[in-house]
Amino acid sequence: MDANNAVAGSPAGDKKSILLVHPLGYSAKSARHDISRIANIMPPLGLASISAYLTSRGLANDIIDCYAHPDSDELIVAYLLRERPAFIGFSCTTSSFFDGERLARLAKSTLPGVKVVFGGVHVSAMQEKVLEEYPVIDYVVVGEGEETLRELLATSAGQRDTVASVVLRGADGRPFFTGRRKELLDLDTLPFPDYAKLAGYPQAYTLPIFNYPKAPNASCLSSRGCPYACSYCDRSVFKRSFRYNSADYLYRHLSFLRKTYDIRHVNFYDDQFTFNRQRVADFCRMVMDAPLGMTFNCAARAEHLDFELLTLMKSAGCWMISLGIETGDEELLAAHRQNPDLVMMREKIALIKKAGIRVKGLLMMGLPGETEASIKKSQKYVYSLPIDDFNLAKFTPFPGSPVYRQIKEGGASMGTFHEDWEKMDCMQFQFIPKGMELARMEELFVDFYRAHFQRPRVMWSYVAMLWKSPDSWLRFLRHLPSFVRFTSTNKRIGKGK
Ligand code: B12
Repeated sequence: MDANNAVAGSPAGDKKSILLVHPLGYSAKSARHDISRIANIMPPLGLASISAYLTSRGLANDIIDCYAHPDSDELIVAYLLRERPAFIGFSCTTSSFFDGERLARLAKSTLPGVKVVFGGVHVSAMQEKVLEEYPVIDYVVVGEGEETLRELLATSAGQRDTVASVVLRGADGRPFFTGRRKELLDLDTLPFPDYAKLAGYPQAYTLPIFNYPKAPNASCLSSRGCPYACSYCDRSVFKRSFRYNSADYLYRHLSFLRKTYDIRHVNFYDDQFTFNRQRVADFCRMVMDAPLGMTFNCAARAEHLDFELLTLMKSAGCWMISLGIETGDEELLAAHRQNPDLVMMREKIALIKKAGIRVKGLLMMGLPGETEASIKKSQKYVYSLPIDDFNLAKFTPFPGSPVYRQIKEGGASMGTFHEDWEKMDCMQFQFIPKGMELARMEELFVDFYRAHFQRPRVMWSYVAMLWKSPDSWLRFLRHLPSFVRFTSTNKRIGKGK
């Protein structure tokens, strides 16, 4: 990667307040062959949103995305020496936290006065513990970042304990939390994420192979939060609130992406895209009235879909809907989420197909209570569904999820848990349910995928992708050696929605 091109959109001579960094999460050397990364590189939308917000409030900033551009250490060092920003900020999940902390140490050794702030899901869950254990970190921003970070940057050092939603050290050196802010942002008042600050956007970012019809494609967020309380989900950032962009804002956002970057397909990463039915219906009608020449995918809960809405979505360009099925064992499902109704799930999947939209199932293996029998039951259920694709994640208890505490408190009665944050990426079993063995779980995991791909219907559906998503096939062939390496080692498999 050309180092000069990895920091995009920064006007020269602007005094920078903060450099925002999205860590890679593991070694740059393995990133080049990591098929789960190659297959799916998404922009750090949280950072891009913060960046646009800060800029709109007069605070100059830049983003370095190490996930899209591994080997960015030197770039960060060069940036710090050149721009001498007052702050450096890191956005981390649990698995990328240590890499962020390593980069924070590198930043302080390069520019000793720089203040280090962490935000994102992992630190929002861990709060004070982060400052207790990692002296290099000066501040943690809990939850929504835009306004909290703006206030932190704009407030003098001695006054920062007046900023809500921050963890910082008091005069005695002990970390304390200033408490969550009461006011959350009206999402329609936010500027669009600053995509121009992401070097190489949109070409450097790619949706999962076989998950889109056309390129260039993009990912997008149009709501924040989820009102449900599933045991495995980490909701430390937006809690159980649900805020959303209006249909009008959403239409303008997509129109901007189309006009500025010629984006042809968008993947909405909202937890519950259709939770507010009216705004989705309004948005679809707007697209039908004035087409944008784009298609889109979204994730939804089966309860929030009906045939009339699906028909509208199809007419507006909906290509695929991801549904959280989680497991095909109803008893296990009942222990972990509300409305564990697999019959309703099947009916809704049939409706989506009837509307002419593809369906992707999101599943997990290894939840507390999982047994070999429940895995087989789940496999049988999934294979009986007319879904087009699925993603099977290895269940991981994240610190902000309800099940994390249950597992910690339940100890051996729940299973064994190796809390190695770096490995908590849903691609490695860190929790082994009681009565199961790791080696057997790995076998069952591989079998779940292998048996699926060996089915003629599934094989044919991938052949059909030659004309449904030719760009996917090109990417697949370009990275064939990495795919072959993956299937022989089963180290990492495709991510998320
Ligand atoms: C899109 C997405 C992805 C994308 C891109 C991730 C990215 N870095 O942007 C892809 C597919 C690559 C991905 C990968 C993974 N993801 Co993911 N992903 C999401 C998803 C659906 C949306 C993220 C998003 O854009 N949110 C919207 C923005 C606006 O919110 P945000 O990112 O939280 O940012 C706000 C605040 O957190 C805060 N903030 C964030 N960063 C910073 C930094 C600073 C300095 C400050 C001050 C504030 C701040 O301010 C932001 C704006 O308000 C979330 C679920 C969710 N709804 O958030 C899961 C989620 C973040 N992912 C999760 C997981 C587990 C993963 C993977 C480990 C698993 C996997 N196998 O795919 C990998 C890890 C990759 C990595 N190296 O980090 C978990 C994280 C749990 C955890 N504790 O780690 C989540 C929460 C899903 C869940 N509920 O389980 N993911």
